Amino acid sequence: MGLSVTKKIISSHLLDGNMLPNEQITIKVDQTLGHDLTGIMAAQMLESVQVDKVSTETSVFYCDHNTLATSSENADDHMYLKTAAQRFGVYFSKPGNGICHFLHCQRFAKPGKVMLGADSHTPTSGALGMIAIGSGGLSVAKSMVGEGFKLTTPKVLNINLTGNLQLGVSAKDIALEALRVLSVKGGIGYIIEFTGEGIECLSVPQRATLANMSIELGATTGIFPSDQVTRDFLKGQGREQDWVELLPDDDAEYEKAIEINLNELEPLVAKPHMPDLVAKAREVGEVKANSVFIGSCTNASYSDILKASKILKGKKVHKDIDLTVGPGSRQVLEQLIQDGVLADLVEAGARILECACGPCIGIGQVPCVNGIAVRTSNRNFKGRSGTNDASVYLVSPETAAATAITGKITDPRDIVDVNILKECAEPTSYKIDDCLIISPAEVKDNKKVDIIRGENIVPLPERGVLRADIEATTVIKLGDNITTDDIIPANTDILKYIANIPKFAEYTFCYTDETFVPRIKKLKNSVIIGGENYGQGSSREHAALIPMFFGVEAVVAKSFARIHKENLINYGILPLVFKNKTDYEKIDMDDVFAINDVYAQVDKGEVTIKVVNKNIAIKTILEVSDFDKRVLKEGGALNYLRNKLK
Ligand code: MIC
Ligand code: SF4
Repeated sequence: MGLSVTKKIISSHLLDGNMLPNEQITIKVDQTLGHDLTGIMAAQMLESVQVDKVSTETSVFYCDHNTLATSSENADDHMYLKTAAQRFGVYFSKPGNGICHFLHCQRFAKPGKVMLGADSHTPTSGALGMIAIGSGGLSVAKSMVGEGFKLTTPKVLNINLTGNLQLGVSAKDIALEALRVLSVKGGIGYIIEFTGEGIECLSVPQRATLANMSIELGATTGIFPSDQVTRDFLKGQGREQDWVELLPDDDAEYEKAIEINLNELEPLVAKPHMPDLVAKAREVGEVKANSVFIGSCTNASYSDILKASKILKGKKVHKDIDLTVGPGSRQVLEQLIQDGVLADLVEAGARILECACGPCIGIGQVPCVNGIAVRTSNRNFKGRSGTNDASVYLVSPETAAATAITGKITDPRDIVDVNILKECAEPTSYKIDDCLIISPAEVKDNKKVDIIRGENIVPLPERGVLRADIEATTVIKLGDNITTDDIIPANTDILKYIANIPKFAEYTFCYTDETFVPRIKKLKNSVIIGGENYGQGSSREHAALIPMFFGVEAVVAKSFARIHKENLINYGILPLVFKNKTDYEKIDMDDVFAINDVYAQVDKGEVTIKVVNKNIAIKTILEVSDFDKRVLKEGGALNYLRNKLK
């Protein structure tokens, strides 16, 4: 049987284990990325274990999330990240240069390589035929010092694209269709590999939209072959030498496959509050919006914004709509200026934002009370936009532009002749100017660099080794699909404390249960109870770090999202799964748990919890590798690495 692109790259990167179903393997990591939220954690870890220099081929820290400095904390974070990058041999991309994932595709991603990125949308670089996996900052820091990445041999889910995208229908609509068919859980345990004649009509930025949203499908990552389209893109970026051809064998084997016929696809919308609540734009009903945002790492390429501008040209933004546009990178912004696209947008009434994440994560443009926001980003979880009562609809740039004109969700085909979109291609050659990137080569003696730590950068909280016997109280009981945004939400007021855990921790579960923080503070040790897919969404490791800081010993859930489970292990918290899901019903808040002989139970991978006040026992499974068991026993990744490097 032939090999998929995924399996070809994995087999060329195997450090340990055999590429067999359910086998634990370790793969070499060539590149890493982190940013001004997650990179700080990685940098603190590098400092704490005192390494001289990273050992990856390319590691980059981007400033793209926390760019709205309304007080000094964000600037402190950026200064810390910059000096830490220079100290450890990491590229540093200054604020304004663009959104990490999009920029990484443009300037660093290479076919055939493996990247681990401290952000869930790291898969975006899969558009160029590389395996790019999102993880927490500590896992990324580990791979920056040559640890490799451990995972279970992934299964490969093939999405075969047939036909051709019709005008007015976009790569975003393919991603939403995949979500409609597979749901937010459909990709769990899989790497999604896109193939078929349909991919030939997709540019690298369009492929990036799809690879980006593979995480919304629950997948480990998404990947495209590296073909002539990839070569042309790299050539346009002045990096043709980085191209290698990488195609699946004709008889490549996939564990699961679906087909999407692009000829039949229509503009789609994901309704609040999950990306898989998908409906046709024409059938979503009358949804009057307050704001429209075109941007984010999903949909802010030159051609995305050009298409929106073509629809808006000569028209005006509806009186009730606030339209903002955030280009994905400075390279895109310059091209839009040069070609007069920006002028068309401004004339239509759009507000131009800087090249950063911005509204996608509630950093600016937080909707009004009970607001309705229509966005081209990838997540519409409750609270994600910076306020808990907003409703966010996810759409393509074309649908966003049409909506901005009419004031209500509109299929672009209903208000313009879509032939105007015919010429909206990516440029064949891009303007190359990396002046906002500081290369490690510019630093003469990295060991002499002083890391500048403003007041806002406080040392990471630490924990000791795993306890031999645990006694803990159930502090909260939650339902299914709890996101990391639910655990520790994101917006400007909150995120500025990303490097100051005691302050950041004050916002834990603030939208879900206002009493959580005062209650957990009164407890010495506690346990969190979750439903299915606990910790889905962003890689925000603070969703594990803060519980550790508050003394959470275990999270017991029906199932976990992959990155969050990794993060819990990295912070020494036991991720336990109910052996019998109905036991979930037997547990209430304030129940007192006892887990005895913890080390032996961890080794066995089965942990029995005594519910002391109810005199019952609940069986749970600890489904982790032997390596993870070791990390857990040592009290998390920081302790593990420190012990190892000693
Ligand atoms: C997100 O989209 O939620 C973020 C902000 O980019 C996160 C990173 C973080 O939470 O720090 C992600 O996707 O991993
Ligand atoms: Fe930034 Fe949003 Fe992309 Fe996360 S999903 S990296 S916040 S643009």
